[in-house]
Amino acid sequence: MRVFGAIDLGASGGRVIAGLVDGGEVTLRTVHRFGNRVELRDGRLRWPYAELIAEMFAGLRELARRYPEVESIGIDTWGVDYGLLDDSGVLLADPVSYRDRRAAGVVDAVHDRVGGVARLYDVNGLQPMPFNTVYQLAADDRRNAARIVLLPDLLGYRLTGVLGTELTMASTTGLLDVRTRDWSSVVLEAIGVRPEMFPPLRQAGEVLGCLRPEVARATGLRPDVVVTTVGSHDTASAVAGIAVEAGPVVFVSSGTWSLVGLELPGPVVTEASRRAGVSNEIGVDGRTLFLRNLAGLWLLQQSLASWQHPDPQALLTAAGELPAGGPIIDVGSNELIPPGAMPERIDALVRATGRRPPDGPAGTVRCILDSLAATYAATTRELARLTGAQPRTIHIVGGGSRNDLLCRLTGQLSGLPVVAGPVEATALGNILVQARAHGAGASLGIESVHTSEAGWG
Ligand code: LFR
Repeated sequence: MRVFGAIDLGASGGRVIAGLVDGGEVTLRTVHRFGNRVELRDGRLRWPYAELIAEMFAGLRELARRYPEVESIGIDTWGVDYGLLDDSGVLLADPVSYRDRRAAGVVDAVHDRVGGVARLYDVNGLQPMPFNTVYQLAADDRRNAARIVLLPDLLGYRLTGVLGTELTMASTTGLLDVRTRDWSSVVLEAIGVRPEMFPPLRQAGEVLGCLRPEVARATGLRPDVVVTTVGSHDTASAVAGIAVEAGPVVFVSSGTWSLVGLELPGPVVTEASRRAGVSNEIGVDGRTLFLRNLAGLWLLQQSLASWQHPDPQALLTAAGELPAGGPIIDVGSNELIPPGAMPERIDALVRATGRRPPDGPAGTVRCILDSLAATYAATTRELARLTGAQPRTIHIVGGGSRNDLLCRLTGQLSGLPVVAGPVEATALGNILVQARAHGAGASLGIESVHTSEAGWG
């Protein structure tokens, strides 16, 4: 048996997971879990970087204690965010979160400089989410910055001292040319960024480097443990963790966000795909992830935080008992991106559709789940229309796959069978890429697991 470690950092929580690989069988054991949230500091919503590093080290210490034979570590995080390093490699400030509004104000100016939103889509193939790195960089003060390092690469640098830019993560920036898969000079020039500011591009499956001696000492990991580059965008790892099935499968990576898409051999960049808001991101092994980025469990998490509800499970049960046909909202709405006052924003979006807002927390929960399921079903139809594929299954992974009501509603509204799980598809994809890179016999894709456990994800 061989052991690989996954650091999977999500917007609402992180995990350090051991992957025990025995031929074709992979067992995941979570050794450390921690919360994550944005904090308002210096007038910006930032990630608590020092705490995240401390938690990553705590997780690695536990990994070393339980599995001293671990040989490699892989890191994945959410997309788009980055840190700036000065010319001696020091991080200039805690990374700003994509939930900060700083970039929204420059979106139009960036489009103008590139020659319009349609031109930008033709170059980068991405849905213009207002927080894509291209806009964040345009809004950022980069005066003392020598390097732009994407978040998973920043953590890899902390562990190894080696800088890189992993390709799947780079594909979320809006700065890559969707056809050449290299930095787009058109986009970089428009925002005044030199391509050398990005460390060299790397593919999932390359060894980044050995642990810094100081890191090996602090964690108890063997000094010859390496960091292996994985699909460091969490969505890419999640898709790599989905079982290979017959026929086209729509994947839904349902966590803080909902990424609803198809894996394709190459990009689809048309006026129709642009109007439908579909992105062409890069997956592991250079596959195209043709997907829409929509809100996910964030809507529930923020609503629960605002109610401080004592019994979320009871709320979920009550939501399940409400009749079908209630109001739904557009979960792709930019209004839902910032934190705070979620039920009120949902009410406003419902009112804008001409319907009565949901009645109380159970009604709001039902509205969220109906809206997510309706969007998963509608996006599935849209993806079929845009590509000519005829999806036979919807495969939901991530926290949302534990939510029975969400999976059931998605099946009802799409008319397709729904396969649910694994919850930890991202960590699984992370581990599988490492195992394959190190010749441990695992291939991508495992048997899917159905879990009927209800929950919030
Ligand atoms: C999902 C995800 C999405 C990305 C969003 C923000 O966790 O990585 O793919 O658009 O987070 O980075």
